[in-house]
Amino acid sequence: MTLEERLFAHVYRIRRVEERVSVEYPKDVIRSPVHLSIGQEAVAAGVCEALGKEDAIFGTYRSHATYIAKGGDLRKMVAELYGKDAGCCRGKGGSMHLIDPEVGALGGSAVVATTIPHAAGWAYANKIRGKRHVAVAMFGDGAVEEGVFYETLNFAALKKLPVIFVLENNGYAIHSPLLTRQPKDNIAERAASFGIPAEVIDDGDTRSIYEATARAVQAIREGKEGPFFIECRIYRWKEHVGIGEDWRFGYRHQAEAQPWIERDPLKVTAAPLSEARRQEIETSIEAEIADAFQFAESAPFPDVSELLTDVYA
Ligand SMILES: Cc1ncc(C[n+]2csc(CCOP(=O)(O)OP(=O)(O)O)c2C)c(N)n1
Ligand SMILES: [Mg+2]
Repeated sequence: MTLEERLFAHVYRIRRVEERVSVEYPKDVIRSPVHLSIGQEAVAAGVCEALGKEDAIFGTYRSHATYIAKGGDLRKMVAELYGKDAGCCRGKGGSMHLIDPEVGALGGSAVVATTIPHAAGWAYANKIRGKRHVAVAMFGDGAVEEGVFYETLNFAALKKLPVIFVLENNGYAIHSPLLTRQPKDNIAERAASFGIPAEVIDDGDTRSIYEATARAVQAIREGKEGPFFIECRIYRWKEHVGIGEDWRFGYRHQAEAQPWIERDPLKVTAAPLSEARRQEIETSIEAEIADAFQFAESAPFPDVSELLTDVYA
């Protein structure tokens, strides 16, 4: 596949998996809350396309997209959502704890900002071991209100860690707009104040996000060490958690979504492809998704005797 085809395939796969999640969710077969990335796919798609299998990405609770774009096993992901034994956490993690170490999808966490130090720690280990692998921390604009964000930036800059901090700035933490929580909308400037090269991609363009990440990855591979900071402005189309829309709550207005819907990452990444190639890719992804959901539906639940294994009590 060409780069254009791969970027489209990432976005299409994420969108269609989450649309299928939205169809199944009301049937109560999915055993955990779901935080969808519909409309925000460009970030995971662009970032993961620039990474190799040995590179690691740490996501949030909103990271179906990260797991999928990093090449996580789709059957294990859907089985995890269904609480099944074949799930990537044997059914005990659910939507917010997707992990596939074989492809460097090193996990999500429901606790806001925790994956920022996790990624830096992984980068520190790589540096000590002399490995030129890249660690990526994904986080939202709400996560930068946690002290650990600043502590980690400080440490990563001081130790020149091979980590890329990727901010998915969708302008909201649950129902609170950014400027009701922070005095200035200048997160990338704050990262730059630590001497970290920081750039902002403000139009949600998958290709631009890919290129910015690829430049940082190349610099790390060449031994011009990190960290790097990439802010991706993006918009969440659905409610914070769940499958519905939330315009009725009045904390944001549908008109605000319009420019983002016009530059829908699915439409933008499909544009350079021929109709025939686009259809081929779509057909093959549809088959993968149908297979994964069928696998999850028919897979067994963990045995009751396993209730307390692999969990802390
Ligand atoms: C440490 C911590 N504090 C609060 C919460 C509750 N909480 C869950 S999601 C969220 C908002 C986070 O917003 P943001 O980081 O912008 O991510 P987004 O949901 O927009 O992707 C909060 C405060 C939490 N999960 N963990
Ligand atoms: Mg946010």
